[in-house]
Amino acid sequence: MSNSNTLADSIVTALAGHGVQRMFGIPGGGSSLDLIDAARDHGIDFVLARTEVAAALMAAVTGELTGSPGVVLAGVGPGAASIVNGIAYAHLERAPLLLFTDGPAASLHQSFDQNALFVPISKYQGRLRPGDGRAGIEAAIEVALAPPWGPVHLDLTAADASTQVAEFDLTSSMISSDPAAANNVEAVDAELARELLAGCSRPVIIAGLESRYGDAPAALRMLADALACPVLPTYKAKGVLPDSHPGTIGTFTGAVGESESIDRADLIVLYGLDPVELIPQPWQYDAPILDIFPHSRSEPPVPPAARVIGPLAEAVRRVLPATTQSVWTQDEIAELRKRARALLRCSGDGHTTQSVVELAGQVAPPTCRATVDAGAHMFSALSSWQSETAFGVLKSNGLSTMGYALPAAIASCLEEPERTVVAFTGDGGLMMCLGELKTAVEHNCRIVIVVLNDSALSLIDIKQQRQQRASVGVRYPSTDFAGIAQALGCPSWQVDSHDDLTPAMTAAFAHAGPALIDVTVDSSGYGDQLAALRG
Ligand SMILES: Cc1ncc(C[n+]2csc(CCOP(=O)(O)OP(=O)(O)O)c2C)c(N)n1
Repeated sequence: MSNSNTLADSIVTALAGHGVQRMFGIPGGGSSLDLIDAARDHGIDFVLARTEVAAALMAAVTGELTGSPGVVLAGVGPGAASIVNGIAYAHLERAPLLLFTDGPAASLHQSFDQNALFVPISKYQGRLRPGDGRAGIEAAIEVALAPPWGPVHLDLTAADASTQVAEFDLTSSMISSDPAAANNVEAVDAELARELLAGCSRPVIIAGLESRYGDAPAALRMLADALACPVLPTYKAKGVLPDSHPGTIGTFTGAVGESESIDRADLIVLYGLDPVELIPQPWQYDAPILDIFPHSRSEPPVPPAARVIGPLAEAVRRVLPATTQSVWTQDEIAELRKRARALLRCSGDGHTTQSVVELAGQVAPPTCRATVDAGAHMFSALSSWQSETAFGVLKSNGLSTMGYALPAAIASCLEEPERTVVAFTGDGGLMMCLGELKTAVEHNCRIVIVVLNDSALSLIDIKQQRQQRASVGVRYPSTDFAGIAQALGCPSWQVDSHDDLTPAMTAAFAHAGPALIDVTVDSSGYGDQLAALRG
């Protein structure tokens, strides 16, 4: 480790103190090179991505998985401009992230107000200077990790990065990585909450993204078992109560698909549900709401009857009544679960997304994590994949960006190299991050990439059809993804509609590195499925 004490060293020392193990990005010729050098001296890896967006997605997912800030570097001008979608992801999915951009530029060439670019999609924008030293970077980290987590943008010039700064204190003050652990339970509504829980007869729990951390999943199970009621996790929270748990009915999105069980409820318990997770439409339920949430900086979707703010597990312990009046029966819950699944069934000729994902679930190792892209395939993929733990599935929900599944899978593999990941993606989504196949090959990530190929932007195709417009701009000639993968050094299989998929799936999961299956799927059932879900 070098004894030099530049601003770049100071930054990297602070990052290491907060548990950062790798940074992502595409460097420009400025301060990113100083940060990469300093990082190497401090044992922090630099992962070169092929696009800035993918780099930011990888960093943000790393932040979500570890609770340490994700770190991404980008060059001045076009580098900063290109990264916007990944920063928007961190903003709308509550991922802690630090973005360092080269600059600001001293000349007009490549130059614009980079801080201003990130105003709507980050919690803080500024420029780090030598005078800020260690305190400046610690403050930025604190902002990213303050609830709700999110991105911070810092401009850094090469001249500033390489300037010597005052000696810093190496004993880092670790900030808690559990967003829920930051505050104590506010007792204001706890008594009322206990009364609501004790007095209701048909409670329903909706669990959101904040329920993924620490002991919140275990406390959810305790609450669900005590109330013996249906539980609906959001997409981000899928697995917080295992999908195999008899109380788990299906996914909550805020649309009509899940309304049957919630319509019957006389109390709706929101457990770590962040409004950013809901599709924007008016709240459609009359039952009173008990909102249990780790901090007071996000408002529930409608005014609650009672609100308990604080670490979720602690809040559950405070409000759990000694006895409840719940009248739900196991049979009734099982019937609701069956009907919710039937609604999501997607028929077709040959392979469908549902049949492909079900087969992957049978062949994959039990600890396999799934990542899912945005598109029509997403509904079947999420409903057909069983998740038994928090973060068992990674998905972009608040932003719902395409080009996500592969970068998210790479981030997962770098963090947990022994854990296989299956990345379910549409052809359109994979096109947006194709170069990252090479990143996966370079790092020998254990990812099975399953391309649900229908040669169309099907989700948009469906919407176009529902608006009775002509079919223009949503379909394209088929792409040989298997051929592209081979050229990038990734073993691959092309499976047509009526070919047997099992041999390819088995071989792909047996491969100790990235492998791609390009399977032609029948997308004709997507339209009815979407209508059933969203009305
Ligand atoms: C980066 C980005 N661009 C555009 C969209 C809007 N969008 C949502 S789904 C979709 C089509 C997805 O097509 P594909 O990946 O092939 O999946 P499919 O719908 O066919 O299953 C589009 C264009 C988006 N969510 N993200």
